[in-house]
Amino acid sequence: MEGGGLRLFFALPLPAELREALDRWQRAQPGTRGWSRPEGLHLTLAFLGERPVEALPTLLGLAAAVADRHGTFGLRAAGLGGFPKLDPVRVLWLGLDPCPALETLAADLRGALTAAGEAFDLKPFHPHLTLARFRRARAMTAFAPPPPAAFTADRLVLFESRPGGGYTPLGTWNLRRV
Ligand code: 2AM
Repeated sequence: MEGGGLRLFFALPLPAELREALDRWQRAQPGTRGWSRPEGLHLTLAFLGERPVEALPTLLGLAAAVADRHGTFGLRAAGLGGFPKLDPVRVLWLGLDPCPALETLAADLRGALTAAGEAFDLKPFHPHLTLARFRRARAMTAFAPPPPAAFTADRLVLFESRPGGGYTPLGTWNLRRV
């Protein structure tokens, strides 16, 4: 890809206290492989995949405009879920209680990407926090209930997913204080 490609996605980052609580919970569960790095836990709004660096100015501009149209809102974690099915589970995630403000933000962002001609994964928005990606599916009974978690979504972030693992924020935009 000319100028080098970047693997990109837009997400809401999690506050440090919640990442730490989930880290403690992860460490108390059986098995050491496959768990998400606690510092990288996030809620994906739109996954763009590989994009040329030349796309960045457009993406940074549209994200600033989207963030400016939305206020902060509260989110509450619901129970554990799984992809591609619940039990045995391969991708283990924490679901979220339904939140109209979250749906509206994701729809606005995806609409802005479409309007700008920027491609993204068109799978329907299914808000979740991925806690683990296991090589071999595991029984749900292995896991204790996760900690109760409520937090405020206050920032939109464009992340680069690095080839060696880990995520780098390339842009951060505060949602309006309400
Ligand atoms: P996941 O947590 O369900 O795997 C970075 O990969 C982020 O983008 C993850 O949160 C991941 O969701 C999400 N994502 C959405 N669609 C994706 C896709 N087609 N490929 C990789 N990641 C995707």
